[in-house]
Amino acid sequence: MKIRRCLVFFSLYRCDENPAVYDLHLVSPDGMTYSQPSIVNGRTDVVSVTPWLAPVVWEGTFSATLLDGIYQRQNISVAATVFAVGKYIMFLKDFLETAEQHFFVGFRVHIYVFTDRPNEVPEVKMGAGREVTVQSVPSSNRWQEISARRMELIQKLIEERLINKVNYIFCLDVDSKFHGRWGAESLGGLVSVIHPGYYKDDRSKFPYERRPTSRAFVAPADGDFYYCGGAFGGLVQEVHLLAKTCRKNFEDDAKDGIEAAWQEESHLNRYMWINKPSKVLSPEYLWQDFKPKEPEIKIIRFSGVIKNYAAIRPN
Ligand code: UD2
Repeated sequence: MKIRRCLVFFSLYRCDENPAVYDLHLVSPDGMTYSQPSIVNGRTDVVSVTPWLAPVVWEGTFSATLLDGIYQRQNISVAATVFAVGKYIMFLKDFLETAEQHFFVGFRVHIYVFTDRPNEVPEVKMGAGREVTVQSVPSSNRWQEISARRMELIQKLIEERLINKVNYIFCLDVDSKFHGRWGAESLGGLVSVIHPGYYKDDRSKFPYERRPTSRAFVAPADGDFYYCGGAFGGLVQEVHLLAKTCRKNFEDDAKDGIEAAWQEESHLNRYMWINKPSKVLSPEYLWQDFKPKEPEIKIIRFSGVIKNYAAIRPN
């Protein structure tokens, strides 16, 4: 009895000191009812665990009620970053309005909007416990730089405002809309989303950076999945390390006169090959509107809108 009390005290103490422990200690709220889980019946059309035993989240593999109960009890806070530089500001209204309907509903959410057009940020009514902060950033005449500089700005945001204050963060593309629940099932230490464009391809076909001179290099026989640059997240400490590493590698490459094939997405893929994500989100979590729905996609939760690159990018 004595030992047990001591363990409980230890875990609570650690939770207060280090939010990273929250992810490991899942307490079910009293009186929670949900369908009995089965270990012999479930999705058979998709793989729901990686070779390093991280869950791959698909509709039908989790109980939303149970997960909401567990994480609401922890009173977690979730930050999200979204960049709307130049003409991409046009996507922000739909992004924010649909986030209100589907993104961590019932949780404390703080969305950080980075833009060079703060006066054009739309007014969107936010629910209780949810807020938006607008941060000004310089514009650029190269879209590649806007996309890649996100890692630096995410690193700084975490260092200056989030570390030890917020539990989780997700970094999302603005030219997208939420269509279905994106909630506590997506929480994890390091979280990555499988890109909808390549998930049935052989790894040798993935658009990784293939030049060995780049710090984003992945050899043709290497790589697990091709992950999206447009959505990733996890505990703020983990995302801080990811952003800091990808930023440094991107900048060191630039000093050597090399830019990875898909900018920060290439560096993210290299990072995830070495540092395995502890939770992988299926392409339900970032689909593309121009792609017909595949049979294994039971729900599209978040999807990139169709856009005319020539009309909206600065170069
Ligand atoms: C892919 C990735 C994107 C990024 C890029 C490589 C997905 C769905 N998208 O999309 O995340 O890794 O390849 O660089 O995985 N932005 C602006 N203003 C601009 C240009 C970009 O604000 O003028 C921001 C905006 O938040 C946008 C993001 O950067 O959502 C990515 O740019 P993109 O959507 O043009 O990149 P794309 O479609 O090639």
